Amino acid sequence: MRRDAERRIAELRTQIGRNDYRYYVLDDPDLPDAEYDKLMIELRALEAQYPDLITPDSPTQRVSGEPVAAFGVVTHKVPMLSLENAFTDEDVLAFDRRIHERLGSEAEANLEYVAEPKLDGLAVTVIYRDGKLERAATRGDGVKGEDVTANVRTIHKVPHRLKGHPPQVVEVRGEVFMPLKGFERMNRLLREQGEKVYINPRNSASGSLRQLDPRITAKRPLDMFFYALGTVEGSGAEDLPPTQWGLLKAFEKWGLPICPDAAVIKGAAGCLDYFREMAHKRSSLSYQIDGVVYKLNQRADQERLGFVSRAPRWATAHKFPAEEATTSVQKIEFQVGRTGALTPVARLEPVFVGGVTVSSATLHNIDEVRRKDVREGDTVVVRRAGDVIPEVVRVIKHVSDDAPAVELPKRCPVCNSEVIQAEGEAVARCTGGFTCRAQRQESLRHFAGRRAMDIEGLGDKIIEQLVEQDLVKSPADLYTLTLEQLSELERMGEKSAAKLVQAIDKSRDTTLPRFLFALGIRDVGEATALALAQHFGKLDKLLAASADDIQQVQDVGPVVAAHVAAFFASHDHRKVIARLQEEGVRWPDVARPSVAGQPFSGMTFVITGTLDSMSREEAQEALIALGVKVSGSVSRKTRYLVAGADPGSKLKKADEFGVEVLDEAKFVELLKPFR
Ligand code: 5U1
Repeated sequence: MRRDAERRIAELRTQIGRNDYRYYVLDDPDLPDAEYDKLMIELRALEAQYPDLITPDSPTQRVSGEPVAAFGVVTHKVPMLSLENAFTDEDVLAFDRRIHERLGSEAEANLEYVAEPKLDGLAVTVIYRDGKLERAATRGDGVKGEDVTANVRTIHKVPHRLKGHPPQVVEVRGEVFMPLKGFERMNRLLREQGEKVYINPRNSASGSLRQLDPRITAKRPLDMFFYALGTVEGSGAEDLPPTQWGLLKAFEKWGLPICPDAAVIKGAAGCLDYFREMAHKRSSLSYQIDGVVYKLNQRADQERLGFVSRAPRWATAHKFPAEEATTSVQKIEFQVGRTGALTPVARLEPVFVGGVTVSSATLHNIDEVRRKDVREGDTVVVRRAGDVIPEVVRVIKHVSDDAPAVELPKRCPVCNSEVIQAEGEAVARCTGGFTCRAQRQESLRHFAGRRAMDIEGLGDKIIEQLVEQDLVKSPADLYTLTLEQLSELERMGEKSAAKLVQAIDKSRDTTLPRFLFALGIRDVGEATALALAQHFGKLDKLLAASADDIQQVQDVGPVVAAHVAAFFASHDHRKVIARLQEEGVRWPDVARPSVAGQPFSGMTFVITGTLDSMSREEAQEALIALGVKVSGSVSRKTRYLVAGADPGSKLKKADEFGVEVLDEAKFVELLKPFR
């Protein structure tokens, strides 16, 4: 009996698996739905009878995972690379030229590349052992990702078992994404259910895959294309094809979906032709893309080229330019920011641009409004690039010639205080300071931010209520909030209130650069906060400094020095700082760069790109403790440039100035004796 069941179960799984592949991957089913359902019912019944015969790769198990409290961490044996970007034709020509230079004279004149659309999703890696799906993980920071095996199992196109003869252990990588139709359908459903909708297909793919409950992921229309190889072990590892294109074809044979728009092309000219073709095709594709990727086809050449930091030299992402769309301006309003700056914002007739529906766009400042002559009712072009705030680019048509021009309000639209525009400045400001609700709200938001005091869970909605109800008038009030007060806020359960109290408490232990940044002094970003902290070492010294003293700080000019001095001269600000300290906010003194006896003291380091083993802030803090000056820009005075992934233009600068570059491994090595 059991033997029969075992045999039948195997048969059913093969039949269902074959049909899933035809249905989901080839889009060409050859079994009527009713027949397919019958097979599933029979398989479920047999598995219910013999539960010990259930295996994770059974088609019944696509949606069987239990919710988890948190994702496990997976360390990628082969790091998941990122890609350098090319924005112009010239960048692509330079990419091709660099490859030619490195490969030398024996390289073909027109190198072969594999070109593919660059999907707007999230990178995921899947390991198959003996042909069975064993583990799936997100890219994370490239070295460590999240274990999303149960969720990836729910994606129909991802086979639980590979076909053909894959290597014994094979890791395949690609992009999980949400096709546009599925995205719209899902958002419609979420809206009907009164749930929050996702802003674009990329966020929804990421949000859907990173659900702790795989049953939710199973309901989301996710899809995946595979495009790269990770680790390969055991038998079959040596039989892999010698080209990228061959790999894609092998993936197909194993039953893995690949992008149907991938192609082999020749030379830089071929790349540029492909780019234009995809740009043309973009709006008719069933999925969202933000550019195309070119990869050298010969894998042996890829290996010879290797990678810089964590991006391969043999591949690049050619990005599409920012997207533009036409819409009309319904209203022009002024928003008040943290420092009182009034930003004109155009409320728009909603329009789909750059993958999201945009209903407002910035007009930057009143001078820009005048220059572009934007008026309510006008037809305008809006632009959105990447994740940046959409902006109004230009007016196409005025609503009418005598529509009134936009005037700068004389009084703050939030607190009614006077608005002033200093001579020569483009920005007009509300003079209400902390009495202005908008400024208070924005200051608190900045204060609690991840790079400032890092108070987890203190989001916009909570801040809004705290300010609205006058529970928090200054950042110092955050530290006296009680569990009861927080529990009474809207959308706040007792558990989250307790968590928030804990997070506020935790933020008491901070660093001087973070604290200075958190204060939200005009023009004091992270780099300046760091420079101030390093120069003065102690807050008291900074409080006692004149504008002239402050101007001695590296990279601080007279305007910033005046803002800093004016900030600390304010009696109100001093009171808030004193209260924050009374409430237990504290930090260690910063070692002055001139401290003797430290091997790096007085040296200037610059950090660029993303580090895997620590955040940029942690790296900075470790260096500061050693008396190192950490600067934001590379100059002749820079001793080392620490370059993580995606290092950007600083690497070039370092090259120009002959500054020594430390990759992450070398940097960690350098710090080792002191950690
Ligand atoms: N289509 C595609 N996207 N993408 C992203 N191919 C591709 N390859 C990548 C990445 C990060 O990396 C490989 C070069 C390994």
